[in-house]
Amino acid sequence: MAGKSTEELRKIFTQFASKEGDPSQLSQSELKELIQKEFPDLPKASSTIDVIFKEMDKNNDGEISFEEFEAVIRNIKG
Ligand SMILES: [Ca+2]
Ligand SMILES: [Ca+2]
Repeated sequence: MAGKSTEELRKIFTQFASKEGDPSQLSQSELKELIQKEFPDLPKASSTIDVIFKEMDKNNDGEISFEEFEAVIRNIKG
């Protein structure tokens, strides 16, 4: 994910978030697909995806907004 701008992150987010349900929110399966395709250097085990999902979902509504997504991705990137 190194070097990805906010604009690039938003493009990736929108591409995966629009696959099912709310097009402005990532479901857990959308997040999983996004990480597997765009951030393959992150751990891929589904248990880890669960942990990342819970970490991202700050308002606990069961979906990930772009703001929630970006905050964690930036954090992982360091
Ligand atoms: Ca969605
Ligand atoms: Ca949320």
